[in-house]
Amino acid sequence: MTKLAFITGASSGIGRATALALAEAGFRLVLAGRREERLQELARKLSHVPTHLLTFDVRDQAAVEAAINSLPPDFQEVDVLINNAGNAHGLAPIQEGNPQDWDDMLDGNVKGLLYVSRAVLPAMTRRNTGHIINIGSIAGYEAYANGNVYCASKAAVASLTKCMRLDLLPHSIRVAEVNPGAVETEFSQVRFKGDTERAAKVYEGFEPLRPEDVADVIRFMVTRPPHVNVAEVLLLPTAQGAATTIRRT
Ligand code: NDP
Ligand code: 8X3
Repeated sequence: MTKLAFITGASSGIGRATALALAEAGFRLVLAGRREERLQELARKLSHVPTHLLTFDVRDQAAVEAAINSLPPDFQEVDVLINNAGNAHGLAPIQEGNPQDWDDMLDGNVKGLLYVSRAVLPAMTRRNTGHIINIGSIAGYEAYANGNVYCASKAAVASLTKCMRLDLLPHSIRVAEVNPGAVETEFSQVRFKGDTERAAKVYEGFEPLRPEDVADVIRFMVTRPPHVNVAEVLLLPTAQGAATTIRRT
């Protein structure tokens, strides 16, 4: 049977583009997100590919477990897990931060990744094979003003990636991280709570990465032979020198 990839956050942006890229590379897919309509629209586009949809919130451990336990037999043996679901919520100095935003970022970006990994991993450890790609960020490696909890959540993803790689070594499971810079997706719309004007400004005056650029790299990583683990990738738009150093025209 062809390989099976499980992608969280497949309803938008990087996750959606990765679903399309991996379908093209011959993978079967489990696609997860909260917005069922979006997933169904994507599944219609992928009608030639065996695909199973799961709708759940990664912050809800019971829902994560129930969804993953509900997978039909043909979709249980996951070969590749892309832990992509996540977002930034707000951009405010720590002394003015909104604790609900903090919860959303830590629960989604960190604990959600853990819950999904914990539920998917038995199907990998049992078979002593598998590949996990965590979507981190340049924000996990750099601090920028007002980034505080988002940066911390992605620093946690970086640390977890390294630790997971060590823990899963006895099972020959590859664990890797892709760290993008600025990618134009719904990310800034979510960060700025639907303020589309403010979101558009983030990408003004330079050419940001497209979600397809990140998907290309993921496709490369998951199609390497089993003895090769592309463990960390920092992927930037050419106009970006550091998290907040962007050359704009
Ligand atoms: P989008 O907002 O376009 O996509 C985010 C995806 O995550 C959506 O599919 C969303 O699905 C899903 N998601 C968010 N929260 C939850 C949740 N609680 N439960 C389940 N699914 C959730 O943004 P991107 O594609 O840009 O973001 C994807 C990843 O890339 C994130 O981890 C982000 O931090 C990271 N990243 C993004 C960068 C950028 O500049 N865009 C740069 C570096 C990293 P739904 O709403 O349907 O649940
Ligand atoms: C998203 C990129 O620089 O807005 O992770 O934090 S940044």
